[in-house]
Amino acid sequence: MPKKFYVTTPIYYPSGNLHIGHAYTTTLADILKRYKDMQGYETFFLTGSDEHGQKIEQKANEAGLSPMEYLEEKVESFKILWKALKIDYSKFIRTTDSYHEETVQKIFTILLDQGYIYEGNYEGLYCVSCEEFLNADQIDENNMCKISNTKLELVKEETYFLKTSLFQKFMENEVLASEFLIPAYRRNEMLNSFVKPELKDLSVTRTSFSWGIPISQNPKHVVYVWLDALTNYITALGYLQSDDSNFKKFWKDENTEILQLAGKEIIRFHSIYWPIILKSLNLRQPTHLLGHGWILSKDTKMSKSLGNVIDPIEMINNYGADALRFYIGYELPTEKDGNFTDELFIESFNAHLANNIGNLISRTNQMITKYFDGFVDMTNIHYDKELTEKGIQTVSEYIKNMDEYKISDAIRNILDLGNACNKYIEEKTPWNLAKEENFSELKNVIATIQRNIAIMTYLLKPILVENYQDMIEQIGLKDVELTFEKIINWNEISFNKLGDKKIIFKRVN
Ligand code: ME8
Repeated sequence: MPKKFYVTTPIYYPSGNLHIGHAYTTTLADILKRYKDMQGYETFFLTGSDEHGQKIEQKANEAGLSPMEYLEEKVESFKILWKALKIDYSKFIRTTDSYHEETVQKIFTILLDQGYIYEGNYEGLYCVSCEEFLNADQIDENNMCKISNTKLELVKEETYFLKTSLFQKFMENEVLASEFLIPAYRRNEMLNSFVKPELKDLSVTRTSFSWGIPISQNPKHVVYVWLDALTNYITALGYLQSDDSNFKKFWKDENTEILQLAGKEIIRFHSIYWPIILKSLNLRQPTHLLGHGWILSKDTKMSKSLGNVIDPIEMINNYGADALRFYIGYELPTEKDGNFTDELFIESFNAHLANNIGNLISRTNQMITKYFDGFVDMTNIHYDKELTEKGIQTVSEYIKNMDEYKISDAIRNILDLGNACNKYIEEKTPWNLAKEENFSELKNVIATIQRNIAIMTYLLKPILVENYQDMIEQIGLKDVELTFEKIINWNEISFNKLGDKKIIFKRVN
């Protein structure tokens, strides 16, 4: 039985165009999914759109369209972006899909029947942009939402509540005491800010607007957008539906590694309310929730509501999908907030993709062509011991980092190997060996580099998906099926004559 991996991104609101922040989470998920594919896992990668709620209703009204008309165009633009960024998702869920709506109604009924939901009244300050009732420390001194910086609405309405207060101990002693939420420091944040002060029951229906899933028991209520949204992670797999084979395989099976990704502003929903909903439904918890930092633009969160966004399509058109995937994977580690500006992007591209990797491949290829007519015969080679060991060690460090979802560290391992190869070339000066006609040593040097480039290329496969085939052809590995075992077992790969040479990752000025 192959090992299984289920990875999800948040489902994004189509209340505006997606920006680099959304591309960030989705690319991280895509890189991890592709890595697990390379490791022989059976994978399922879910993304989608969160289409109900007051915010969407308002946006559609402003545009003079019905919500569905408004959504069609936006959702199409999501899919266009994911295609351009080479996102290999297995399924795209829309919360307006009928199977989802029907299952959410069933989930509501189960929770009501089991006594986890009760009827009452709610009064509180609501942030439409975050689709969330706020508590005092989420509100600034001007009575605005600290996250979206928008005005709040005083809401007073009939509502159904989920008895989250029943789960205080479950949160303290199980969920937030386990390895579930990463990075670890976020567990204390959740405990201290939301769980320990008092876990208040969560309002899970709204009556003051209608764009949502009506509950069959009382149709003037629509399901609160977060209960609707969070359950997408299981409805998409067929939970409570006639074909639930994916649900059995990718959720129910305790051996499936489930990784959920979310930005830090919604960790609260994913690490508190979502585990409680799952527990109430008697379902297993995800293996991990990776809560990542924000991409900032001039020190504030890049966001649709603030309008300070960078369009990923523009970046892809200018620099290619791989350049953006690389920047996201390497320069924006998940543990902290990061910056995104054109200058930083170009600087990083030139330093790592053009100068380190691109240049290493091109100078090595030139030497292989010039000194060996495009083909280095790898019999009787004395590989450089130190660089060979570094290559093999790079693979194991990379695997360790990727297994811990530390993509940036894993890429750093590859870049370090690239730097070591470039340094080795400077030290060995193959051009002098050629001048001295020391062809056996020249062959040892070039073969050592060529093998290490093969390692680097393979490790870059989940990241540089657009250029991977070209890189493989450039280094003479066309039609060679690579695996992790093969690349560390040096004698198992044989190279062909080099393919057509073209420059990959040309410097940007
Ligand atoms: O919250 N930096 O949707 P959303 C990093 N529909 N990541 C960012 C970001 C930034 N500046 N801006 C957005 C919602 N993101 C709900 C989710 S899930 C059941 C429902 C990413 O359109 C990040 O993943 O506001 C963040 O959590 C998500 O987009 C918010 O997207």
